[in-house]
Amino acid sequence: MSYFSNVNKIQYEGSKSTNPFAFKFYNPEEKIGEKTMEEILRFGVAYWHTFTEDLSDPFGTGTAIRPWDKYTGMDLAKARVEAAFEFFEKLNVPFFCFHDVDIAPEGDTLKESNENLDTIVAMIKDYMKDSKTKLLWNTVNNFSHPRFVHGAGSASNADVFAYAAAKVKKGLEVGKELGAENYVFWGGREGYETLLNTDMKLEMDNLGRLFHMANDYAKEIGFDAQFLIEPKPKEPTSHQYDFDVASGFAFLQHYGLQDVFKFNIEANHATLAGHTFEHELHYARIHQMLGSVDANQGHPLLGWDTDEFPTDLNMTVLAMYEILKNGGLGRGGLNFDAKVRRGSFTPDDLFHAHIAGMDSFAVGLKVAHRLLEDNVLENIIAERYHSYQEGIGRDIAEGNTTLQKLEEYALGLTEIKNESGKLERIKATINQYLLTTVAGE
Ligand code: XLS
Ligand code: CA
Ligand code: CA
Repeated sequence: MSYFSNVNKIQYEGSKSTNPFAFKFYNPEEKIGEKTMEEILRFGVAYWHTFTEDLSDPFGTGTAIRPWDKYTGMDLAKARVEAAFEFFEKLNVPFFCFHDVDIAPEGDTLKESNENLDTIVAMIKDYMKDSKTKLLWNTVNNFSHPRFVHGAGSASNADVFAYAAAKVKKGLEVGKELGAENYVFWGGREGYETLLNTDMKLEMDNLGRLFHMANDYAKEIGFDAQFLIEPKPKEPTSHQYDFDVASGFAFLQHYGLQDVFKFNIEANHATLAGHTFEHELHYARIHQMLGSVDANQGHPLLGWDTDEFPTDLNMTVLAMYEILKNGGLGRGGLNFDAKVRRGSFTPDDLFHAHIAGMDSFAVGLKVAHRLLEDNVLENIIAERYHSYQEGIGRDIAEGNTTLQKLEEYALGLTEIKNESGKLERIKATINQYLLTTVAGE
C-alpha cells in the first residue's frame, strides 16, 4: 500500500531544475567543510504537523486532504505510521519527532492510553529497523486535553500534576525504546493567565521538581537522551514560565538543572518573545546551551504562532552561522515544527513544503560557511572592539581596574572618538555572499 504513489524519492537536481519534487540546493552528500550537508543539518519531520494536523484554525474546520482520512482510531494511527515511513524515505530525511498523542489516540484511562502507545511504538520500532530515519526527540502532550486546563507540571491541582508526571514517565520509556537522541519539554500550559488566582512560586517549584524526577527516572532506566527545554513566551497562556532562553536559563540555574538541560530553540517562539531567531541561538550558544532547533518561521504581520515552513533566506543564513559557530548541533537537529498553510491542503504540498524548508537551510548553510571561512563578521567584530585589546580597555576586559582608576583615566581624556557601526555595509556584504552563493559563483 502506497500513500504517496505519485511521488518518487526526492533527488538533488541543482538550482536549474524545474521539477517541483526535487531539491535545488539541498544535496545530502555534498561536503561543506568536513561534513556532509546531511550530517550538519540533521533534518527532522514533525509528526504532528505532517501526519496528525487537519489544518483547522479558530475560524474554520480542517481542510487537509490526506490519504489516511478514511481510517479512525487505532487503524488511523497505524495508517499514519505506514504513511510516515513512506514519507521519510521519499524525502530522504534522517530524523522525525512526535508527541505521545500524535502517534496514538488517548484512551478512556491512562492505562488504555499507554496500551495504545505500546502498540504503535512497537510498530514504529519495527519500521525503524528497515529505515534510516531515527527519532530526534519525543515528548508528551501535557496541554491539549481538558484535564490540563490549569497546566500540567505547574497545575493548581495535585492530581493533574501526578497525571502529567505519569505521562512524562511513559514518554521517557517510549524515548528509550525508540532510541531517541533527545527528550523535549515544552511547557504548553506551564504559565498562568492572572496572578489573582496563582501561586507562582509553588508552580515554578513544582515544575523544577518534575524536571528533577524526570532526570532521576531517565538515569534509572538508562535513557541517555539530551533533555531539552523549549522556550515560548506566550500562547496558550499569557505568561509562560520559560519565556525565552535567558529566562529559561535562569530557571534551570535556580533549580540546579543547568547541566541536565539544553535548549530546543524555535524560530517562531523567538520572534513571539520579541527577539530574532539568531538572538536566541546566540544566547544559548555563548552559554553552551544550544541543543536543537525547531526550524520554522512566524508571519511578520501576525502576532501569534503560525509555524510556517522556513523560507526566509536571511534568517537561515544567520541561524546556520550560529549553528556552525556552535560546532554543529551535536545530538540535536533541525526539526520542521512547521505546517503547510490552510490553503495548501494536498498531500503534494507536504513534500513541497519540506523541500522548500530543506533547500532554504541548505542555502543558509552554504552562505554561513563562506562567511565563516572569510571571517567576515569576526573581522568586523574584532575591529569594533579593538579598544579592549590594549591599554585601559585591556584592563577592563581582564578585570584589572577600579572605579577610581577609571575616573583618573576619564579625567585625562580630551576627546572620545567613536567609529561607525557600518550596519548597511555589513548587510550589503551578507546579501552579496547570499546572491553569489545561490548563483554558484
Ligand atoms: C508549540 C510547540 C510544540 C513543541 C513540542 O508551540 O512548538 O509543538 O515543539 O511540544
Ligand atoms: Ca516547537
Ligand atoms: Ca510553535
